[in-house]
Amino acid sequence: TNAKLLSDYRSPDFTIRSVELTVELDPTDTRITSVMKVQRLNQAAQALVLDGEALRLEHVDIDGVVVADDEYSVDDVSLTLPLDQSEAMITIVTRINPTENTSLEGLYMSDGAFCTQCEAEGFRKITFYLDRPDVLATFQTTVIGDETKYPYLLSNGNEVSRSKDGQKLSVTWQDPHPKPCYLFALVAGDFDVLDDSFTTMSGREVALRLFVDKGNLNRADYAMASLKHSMKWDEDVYGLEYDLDIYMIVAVDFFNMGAMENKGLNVFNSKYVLANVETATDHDFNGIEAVIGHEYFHNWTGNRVTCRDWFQLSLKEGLTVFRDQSFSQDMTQSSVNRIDDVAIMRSHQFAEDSGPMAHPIRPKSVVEMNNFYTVTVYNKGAEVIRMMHTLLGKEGFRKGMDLYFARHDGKAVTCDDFVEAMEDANSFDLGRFRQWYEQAGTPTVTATGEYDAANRSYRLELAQSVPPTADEESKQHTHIPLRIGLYGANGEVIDLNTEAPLTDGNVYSLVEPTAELIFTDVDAAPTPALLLDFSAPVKLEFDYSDTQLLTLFKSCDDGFTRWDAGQQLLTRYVFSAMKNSAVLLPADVLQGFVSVANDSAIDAALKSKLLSMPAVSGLVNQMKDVNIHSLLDALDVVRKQLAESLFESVQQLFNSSAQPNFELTSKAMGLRMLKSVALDWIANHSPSIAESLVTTEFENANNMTDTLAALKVANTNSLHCRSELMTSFFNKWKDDGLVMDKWLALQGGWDNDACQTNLAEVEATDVFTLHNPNRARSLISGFSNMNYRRFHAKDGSGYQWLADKIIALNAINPQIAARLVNPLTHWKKFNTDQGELMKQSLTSIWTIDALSKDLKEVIGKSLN
Ligand code: BAL
Ligand code: ZN
Repeated sequence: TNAKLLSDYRSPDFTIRSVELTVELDPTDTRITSVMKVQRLNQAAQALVLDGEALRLEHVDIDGVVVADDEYSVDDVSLTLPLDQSEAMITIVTRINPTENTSLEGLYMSDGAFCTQCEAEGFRKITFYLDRPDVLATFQTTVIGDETKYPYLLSNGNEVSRSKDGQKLSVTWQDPHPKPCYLFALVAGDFDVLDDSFTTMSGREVALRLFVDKGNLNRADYAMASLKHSMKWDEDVYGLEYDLDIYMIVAVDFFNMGAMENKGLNVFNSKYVLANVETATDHDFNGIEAVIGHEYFHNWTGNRVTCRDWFQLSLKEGLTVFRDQSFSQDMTQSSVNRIDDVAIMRSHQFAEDSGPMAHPIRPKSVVEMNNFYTVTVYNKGAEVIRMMHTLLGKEGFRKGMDLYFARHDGKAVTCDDFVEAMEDANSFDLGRFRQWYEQAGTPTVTATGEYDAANRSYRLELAQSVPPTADEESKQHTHIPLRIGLYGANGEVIDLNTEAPLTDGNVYSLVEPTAELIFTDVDAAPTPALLLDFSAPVKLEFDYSDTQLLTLFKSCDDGFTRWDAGQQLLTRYVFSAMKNSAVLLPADVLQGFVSVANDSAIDAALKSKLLSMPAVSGLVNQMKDVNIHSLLDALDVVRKQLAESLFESVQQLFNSSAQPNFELTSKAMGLRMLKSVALDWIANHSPSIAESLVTTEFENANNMTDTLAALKVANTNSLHCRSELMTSFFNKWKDDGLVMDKWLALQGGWDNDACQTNLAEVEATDVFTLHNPNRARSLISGFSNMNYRRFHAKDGSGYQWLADKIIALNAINPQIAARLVNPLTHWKKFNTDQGELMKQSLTSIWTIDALSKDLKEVIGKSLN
């Protein structure tokens, strides 16, 4: 194959010190003039090989001397120029067609506006360049366009001049910070603008400008507030200040990712900017805060210090996700953030780690870089950073960050450079810890405990192992921080007396394959918790009794551990119900859930998590040869029994969670979440009571969170009112794409015999289009990731529906196609009947003409 290998990395033969771009905008024929100051780094290099794709080359000269056709060579991916100087000014003129560009990579049109997406390798679709992150240049960009259509002409850095020639507006921007071209951005269009400012810790005033589609100013405030919170937080927590005079964010409707951290000019998927209480849910608001924070934090972790090569992507992404998670946690002060982070790991990352695309957080081999913006690189990457934070402590971690910036500001570096800064700043050995970067796979920690009453001591035996993964058979042991607690029968904390070295009071470093810990002065057999706050992204195996799990569930002082204990209890009985559908949940387990529901000391947000059923995806990850229908049936069995026991309590919770006035605080959000969870339980036990509650909720809601919660309950439980409410929602919001995404996701997720007919009807509406990634993702992923029964229909119709969408998307937007095909690629997880059908549908994609490189890599690995 044409895979690139990390081990093949070579520093570049030439670099580019500065570039002056002139972009003459035209929707179908944009002309780009690039003047680059090129400098030789390798004396032996004969030619300059520039990356370029789908470009029409109009002109090239070196130091003013035109290079004739027969002196250079161009192919599908590059331009090769003869060059023997040690320094040269090279001018290249290319033409491109942004309207034809449906891949949304490079320069393209989004609803009449020009915009760019250059990470990872999109700049080569704009002009010939050294498109690699270790080539850092200063950029000056002149944008020229028709002022009547594009009054705002934007690029990175500060505006330095503007002029007008008839209708032609010309604006020049200068970015003083050398950057790789993946951070280049250009936007041109007509927008409404929200202006604000931020005074930095050293007293500089920074202009903040948020550009949104005309008419959307009433949805911009939350994003702006989040930006200011982010700027302040990075100063407070890391001492990091913003470094330009202006920070711009543009919201666009057509965007493959969530957002992009281009220097000084972030481009955002409008989903992560536009929100008010009528159109956005609490979940949306939290997403906006997180993504605004994430992109802002990249200014230091990503932009000022960037990646040497794309294998190092987690250098900036893992670290920046960790930073945005810490930010969100600090903003909300709630333990449920951590539970949500863990749920993503267990549902999605563990699946990736045990599936065909398994890769280390620093991959070793890549065909299409866009396929590696993964939950492994991002979220497991963040867990790896978090473990260093756990091992070094808050202050130690900060010292490491300070040293990292002192050493590497303005440079393109590696993950090893980051780990080394952490080590050196703390004189802490992270040698074994580096395995986290080297190998894929979710480690398992197996633990057994034995209480010695005579000696009042408790012995813990620990063993770690990493299973083989699709990319690599043999594995090394690693360095696993276990945050340990011992609890008495009523959940009281037992002091840890042990000779074993603990840091931060209760963190044990498991650095060997096995270990033994002895705790003394323990009065009675304790309940251990070995992964408090999910201190490592591992699977923990400990043979808990129901009683022990109930102790942790009812009273552990760690929110994650409480939730985890409840999930383990339910999981246990779901698996039993798979073997015997007549299984009954024991009275003490049911009573445990009732007592949690009734416990007024538990805050609403946490309670809503504690009262949630385990996610199907997480259960699948704990199984082999999955019989999905039997699993879903078993979940229903357990859910029914729990719904019956909880019925009275959840009715009370539903009533007590109602709020007279709308507030956007985390407390109010928690209450809304609890109310919706309670409503779902009510509907499960008594659809007839739920009918009127849901309808009333829907009709009286004064915010989208409550509206959608009601609609979701109607949809999940196929209540009679469902159809009418869905229609009413459609009629109200059909012209609002972002709101319709919620409707599309529910339509995809509707578990009903009419599912396929319904999908066809939804696809035929004006709101659905495969050209808009948000629309496509909502319906397609709503179906294939949420609607287990229908996606896994026994006749294979669900699989083939997805395959047909992927085939259509392949020709439009390969990057999105390769993401959405994911559910099919896990066919080996499922039992033969279903697995073979999945494989057939996957094969139907594999055999089409002109299959993109993106899909070839993903499907190729799966069929292998
Ligand atoms: N760098 C790509 C989008 C993000 O992670 O912020
Ligand atoms: Zn990022």
